This record gives sequence, C-alpha cells and structure tokens, in this order.
Amino acid sequence: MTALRALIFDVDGTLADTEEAHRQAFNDAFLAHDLPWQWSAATYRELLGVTGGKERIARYVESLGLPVVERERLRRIVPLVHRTKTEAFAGLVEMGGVPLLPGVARLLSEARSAGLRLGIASTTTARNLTALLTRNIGTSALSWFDAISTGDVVAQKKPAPDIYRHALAVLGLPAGACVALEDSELGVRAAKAAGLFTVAVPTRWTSDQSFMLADLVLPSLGDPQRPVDARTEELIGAKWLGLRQLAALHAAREDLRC
Ligand code: XBP
Ligand code: MG
Repeated sequence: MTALRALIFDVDGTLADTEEAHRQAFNDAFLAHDLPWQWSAATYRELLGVTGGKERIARYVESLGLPVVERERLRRIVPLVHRTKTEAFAGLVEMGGVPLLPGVARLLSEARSAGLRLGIASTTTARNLTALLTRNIGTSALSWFDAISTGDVVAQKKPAPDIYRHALAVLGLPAGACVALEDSELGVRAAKAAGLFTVAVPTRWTSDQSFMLADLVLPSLGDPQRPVDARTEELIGAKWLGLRQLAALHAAREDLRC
C-alpha cells in the first residue's frame, strides 16, 4: 500500500472560484483591443469546455465564421489579447475579489504540518496563481509548493494527463502516493488519466458536468466555520474533509489496488 505523500491542487475552481473574474478579465481585454466581443456567463460556461485562455479565445474566433484574412489577423493577436487579459485578472485578484474556497487554506496548512508535499497542476497562467496566493495567503505561499505546473509548461492541456505527469515528475513521486483536488470534469479526467486518487469539488460553473471518474465528490472541503452538510458528513465521517479523512480514503483505494 502506497502512503499518501503529496496533495496536488488544481487552481481555477479549486483554490478559488475564479472563473467570474476570468470572464470579466476576458471582456476587459476585448474592450482594450477594440474587439466587439463580450462573453456572457452562458457563453463563458460553454467556452470553459476549452482549457487555456489562449485556446479559449482561439476557439471563439473559429466559431465566428469570419473571412480567412480577418480570422488569421485575429489568430495572430490572441497571445497579445491574452496577456492583457492576464493583467486584468491579476488586477481583479489583487483588489481582493477572489478569496480562497472553504477548507483550502486549512487543508494546505494540515498537509504542511503533517510533512506532506504540495503541488499545483493547472491550465492557468502562472501569473494568475502568483496573484491568487499572494493576495490570499502572502508572498511566502508560493514556496509552500514543491511543484508548480501551470499553463504552457506542457503542450497538451487538460483533459490530457500531461500537467499532472509534469507535477509528479517534479515531485519525484508516483501517482499512487498523491491525491489530486479538482473542480471540473476535464480536470478530473486529466488527474485520473495520470493515475491519481481524485477529489472533485464542483463549482457553480462545473456543477452540471459529469464526475463519474472522481474517487470522491464533495459540495465543499468544509471547515469549522462552514461544515459540510449531514449527508457529506456521513460520507467522510467528519464535518469537513481533514487530512486524516483524506489519507484514510486514499489508503482504502490503494488497498483495493493491491
Ligand atoms: C482553468 C482554465 C484556465 C482558466 C483561465 O484552469 O482552463 O484556462 O479558465 O486561465 P485550471 P488562463 O486547470 O486551474 O482549472 O486564461 O490563464 O488560461
Ligand atoms: Mg479547475
């Protein structure tokens, strides 16, 4: 049986409910570049089926059915528009509008106290993670993570397993010794394809997706101030998902594999 050695966190939707801020940042960038686009929440929810901000803009351009010359012109400026968007997102985060989700700070702290290692495996841009952790925890928070695998460090974004395999390689740990925490179907598929025990905590943006592949699906990680509901408490044996419960669930799955 492989003991639990590390937690690997997704960022968007897992550390914090960030997608509304991303949506606003995309729309701010479109305005800044005189692009006649404003993504509604409904449109954005659909576009979340494409991971990666640059890929999301490119897919949107493709969907417009534009003449080839205009489409190619827009394709060429996607990286520039995305850079503007990333700065706009960081600005929104730095204003304090994107807090960590319940239980995230607690679980990070429990893992560190227990000597577990921490990783990040995200499609998002590193700049976004820095802004999010610095604003919500402090400048030291980035040093808590032994592996920070984000965005373009891999060619194939989620649902491909590449970003999780990258984090595992940096950690130097086997998948069986780690747990992934995710919020979306594409993220769960990536983590499971990389062989990790995966906890899914869907958000309002992903609640309609399928989490059949996840090992555990929770409405929240919970914490003393915001305990989970009675049904979830019965499932995990506690009023919030503590490291002890998580390690026990991980061990039970590892036992089944042996
Ligand atoms: C979610 C994503 C990201 C964000 C936008 O990433 O797919 O693309 O929506 O961030 P995660 P960027 O894997 O953390 O859930 O514009 O920087 O891509
Ligand atoms: Mg996510």
